[in-house]
Amino acid sequence: MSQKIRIEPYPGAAGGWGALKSTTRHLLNSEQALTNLKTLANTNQPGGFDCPGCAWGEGKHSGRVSFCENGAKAVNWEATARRVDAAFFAEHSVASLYAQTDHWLESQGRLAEPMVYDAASDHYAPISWDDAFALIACHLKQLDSPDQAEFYTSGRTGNEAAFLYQLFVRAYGTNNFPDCSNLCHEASGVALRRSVGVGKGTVTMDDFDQADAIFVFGQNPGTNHPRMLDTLRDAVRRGAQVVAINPLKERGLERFTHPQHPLEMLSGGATTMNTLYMQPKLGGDMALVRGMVKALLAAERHAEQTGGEPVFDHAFIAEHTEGLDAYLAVVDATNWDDIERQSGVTRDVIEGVAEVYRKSERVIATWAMGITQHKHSVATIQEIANWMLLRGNVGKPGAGLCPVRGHSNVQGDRTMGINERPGAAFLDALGRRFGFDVPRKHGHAVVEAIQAMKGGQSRVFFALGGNFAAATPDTAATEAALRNCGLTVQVSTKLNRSHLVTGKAALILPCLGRTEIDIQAGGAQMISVEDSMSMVHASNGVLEPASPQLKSEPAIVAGVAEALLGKWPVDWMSLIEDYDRIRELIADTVPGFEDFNERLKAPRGFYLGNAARERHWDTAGGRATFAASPLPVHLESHEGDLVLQTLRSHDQYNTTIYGLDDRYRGVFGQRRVVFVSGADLARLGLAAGEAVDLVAEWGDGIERRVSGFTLVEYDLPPGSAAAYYPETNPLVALASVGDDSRTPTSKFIPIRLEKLKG
Ligand SMILES: Nc1nc2c(c(=O)[nH]1)N[C@H]1C(S)=C(S)[C@@H](COP(=O)(O)OP(=O)(O)OC[C@H]3O[C@@H](n4cnc5c(=O)[nH]c(N)nc54)[C@H](O)[C@@H]3O)O[C@H]1N2
Ligand SMILES: Nc1nc2c(c(=O)[nH]1)N[C@H]1C(S)=C(S)[C@@H](COP(=O)(O)OP(=O)(O)OC[C@H]3O[C@@H](n4cnc5c(=O)[nH]c(N)nc54)[C@H](O)[C@@H]3O)O[C@H]1N2
Ligand SMILES: [Mo]
Repeated sequence: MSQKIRIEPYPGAAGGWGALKSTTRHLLNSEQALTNLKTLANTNQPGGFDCPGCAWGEGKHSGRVSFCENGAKAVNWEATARRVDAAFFAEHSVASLYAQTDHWLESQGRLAEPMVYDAASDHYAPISWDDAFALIACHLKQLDSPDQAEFYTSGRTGNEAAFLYQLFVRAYGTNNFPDCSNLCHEASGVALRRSVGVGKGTVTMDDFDQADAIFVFGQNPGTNHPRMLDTLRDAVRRGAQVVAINPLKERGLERFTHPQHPLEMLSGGATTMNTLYMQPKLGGDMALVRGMVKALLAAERHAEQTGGEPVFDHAFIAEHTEGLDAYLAVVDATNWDDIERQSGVTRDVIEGVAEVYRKSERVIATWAMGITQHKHSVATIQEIANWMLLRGNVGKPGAGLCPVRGHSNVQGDRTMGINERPGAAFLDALGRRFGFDVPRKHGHAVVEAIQAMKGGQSRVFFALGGNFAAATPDTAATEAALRNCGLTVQVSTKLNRSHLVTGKAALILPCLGRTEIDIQAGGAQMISVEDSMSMVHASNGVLEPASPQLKSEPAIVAGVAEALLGKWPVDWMSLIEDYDRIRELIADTVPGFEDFNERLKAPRGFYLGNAARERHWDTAGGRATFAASPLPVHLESHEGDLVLQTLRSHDQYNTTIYGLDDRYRGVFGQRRVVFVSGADLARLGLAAGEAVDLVAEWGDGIERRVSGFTLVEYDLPPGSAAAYYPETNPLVALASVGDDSRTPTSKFIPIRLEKLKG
C-alpha cells in the first residue's frame, strides 16, 4: 500500500462540488479528456450510447445532461488511451501480473488483441481470431457432453449478443448459463414471480412522480445509482416521503445536492432527503416489515371494531389475491419480542413508520443488494410484496415494486434467454423457430458451475464479460475450479484477475465497449438494452475503437458458433453483417419484441409492459399471492463476534477499482478497512486505527481469512460490520447461499476479528 490511509468524515452532502471535482479528475486520468468530454455529452441521449454504469431508468430529460459522477467514471474507464497489447504481455508473466492488485490490473488500459496462454513460458502470446475460434471449437467438441462446459455472462452484454449467445449454447446442447444475476438480483426474480407472477419491477419512471412515499431498502443510490437521487429529490420537493432502511448511515440517502445545480451548491443548501432513516440489523428487514404489517393489522382490527376507515384495500384483496388468511395467521403468530430482537428496531419506531405507510395512498418499494444477498432474501422480498399487496400498492399509478438492477443490461440478458432454468414457452419458441431439439435439463447457476469445475465434471469455462474469479465467493475454491479446466476463455475489455487464473489453456478475446463505433459489412451497428423499468432502447457507440483488432461481442459469439456448428441452425456470419437480422430473430421468439426494429427507432425506445402492473397475475393460482413464511432462524444462531456485509466503495464498479477513496464514508487512500460500531470496538477491546484480520466463522472446518484491515468506527448497529468487496470474497463460503435463490450470502458473513500481533 503506497498511499497512506486517511479517515475524515464527509462534511458535505452527496453530489455537489466533490462530485464535480472527482468527475474532472477521472476525465484527466483517462489521458484523452477532450474526446471523453464529448463522449459524456452522448451518454443516455437519443443517438448516443446507454451509460455502462447502472440500470436506473431515464428521466424526463428536460435538456439536462444525463450522466452522473459514477457514470462519468465508467465512461472514462472504458475510453482510456492506455493499451494492453502483445508487448505488454511479453514483458509481464502471468505470475507477476497475478501478484498485482485489481486496481493496478485494470489501470493498465484496454485489451488490444486476442491472446493465448503459453503454459511453458507463463506468458500470453498473440493468436489470430480464426485460430482462437478453432481452439474453442476443438475443446468443446472433445467433451463427453455439452453439459461439461459453462457459459458465463456479465450484465453489460447487449440484447443482440445475449440472444445469439444463448442460441449458440443451446444449439450446442446445454443450459449451463451461470450469470451475474445469480450473484445479484436472482432472489428478486424468484420472489416476484411467486408473489405477482413477473420476475421484474412493476413501476415506470412516471410512477415516481406520483408516489406519496418511497421506501428504499438495502441500497446505496448515492454511489451505485446516482441518477436515482434526482428522482428521489424531485419526489421530496413535491412533498413525498422517502424512508431509507439501511443498517449503515449512507450519505447519499441522508441529504444531497446535485452537481448540475450550481445555485444550490453555492448557497450550500442541501435537500433533506428523507424524513426517516431506519437502521435495522443485517438481515433484519423481514422482521421489520413483519412488524409494520402487525401494526397495520392492529389498526385494521381497530377500524373494524369502531367502524373507522379500513386500513387494508379489501376490494383489491378480494378481487386479486389469495392466501391472506394463512398469512395473517403467521403474522399473529410472530411476537414483538422476536421482531424487535431480529430487526434491532424498537416497536414504537416500527409502529411509527407503519403509520407513514398507512397514510400514503401510493407507495413504491425499491431495493437492491442489502435485501438480495441473504439466506432468506426470497422470503424477505415476498414479505415486502405482502405488505404492499395489503393496501393494493401493486398495479396502480404511483405505486409498485422496484428491484433496482445492477449492470446496465442484466435485466435484458435474462429477457433474451440467459437463464439456467428457462421457461418451457421460451424453449418451445426457440425450437420451433430454429428447428432443433432444445435442451430441457436445467443448467448450472454460478455456485453450481464452480462446484462442477472444482469436481472436474465441467472442463471448459467461457465468459462473455465480467470478472468471474474476483466476483464470486470463496476465492480459493473458485480459483481452484478455474485452474482445473482444460480451457478458460474471457471476452473482455480490460485486464482483470480472471485472465490470470487460467485453465490448462486460456484465451483473452478483446471486444468493443459500449462507447465505441461498431462497423460491420452493413455499416455502423447499434445494439439495444433494457433498464430496470423494462424500457428497451438503442445504444450507438461514438468513439473510434481502442484497437483495429477488436471485435464486437455479437461477432465473437458468431465466430465461435460458426467454428463449432458451421452454418447451423442459422448462418451466423450473415447475422453479423446487419444486427437488424438478429433483432428479427428476437422478434420471432421473445414475447414483447414484435416489430422490434421498427419500435427501436423511437428516440427513447419502447416499454416492454408488465402483466402485474396491469393486475394480470401469472402465478400458479392466477392471483397475487400472500406468502406465509416464519421469520428466519439463522440470524441469531451463528458463532461470529460480528456479522460482516461486503459492499461497494464510491470508487469502484464491482470488481473494477477506479481509486482508493470512499468519499461519502470518509475513507481515503485505502480499501482494506472494516467498519465497526463504537459499541463493538469497546466490547471487543479494540480501537479505531488498529489493524486486524477478518476470519470467517462458518463452522465447516475451513479457515477463511483476509489480513491487514484497518478498523474504522462507523454508525451502524452493534453486531454488524462492513468491508469492501471483492477483497472480502475469500470469506464467503461457497455453500452459504440463499434459499431458492442460490445467491452467495455476501451481506451476512459471521466473522471474528483477530488483532495483528507485534
Ligand atoms: N458506481 C457504481 N455503480 C454500480 C455498481 C458499482 O459497483 N459501482 N454496481 C452495480 C451493480 S452490479 C449492482 S447490483 C448495484 C448495487 O447497488 P447496491 O445494492 O446499492 O450496492 P452495495 O454496495 O452492495 O450496497 C448495499 C447497501 O445495502 C445496505 N445493506 C447491507 N445489508 C443490509 C441489510 O441486511 N438490510 C438493509 N436494509 N440494508 C443492507 C448496505 O449498507 C449498502 O448501503 O449497483 C450497480 N451500480
Ligand atoms: N462479496 C460480494 N461479491 C459480489 C457482490 C457483493 O456485493 N459482495 N456483488 C455481486 C454482484 S451484484 C455482481 S453483478 C457481480 C459482478 O460480477 P461481474 O459482472 O462478473 O464483474 P464486473 O466486475 O462487473 O466485471 C468487470 C469486467 O468486465 C469486463 N467488461 C467491462 N465492460 C465490458 C463489455 O462491454 N464487454 C465485455 N465483454 N466485458 C466488459 C472488463 O474486462 C472488467 O474487468 O459481483 C457479485 N459479487
Ligand atoms: Mo449486480
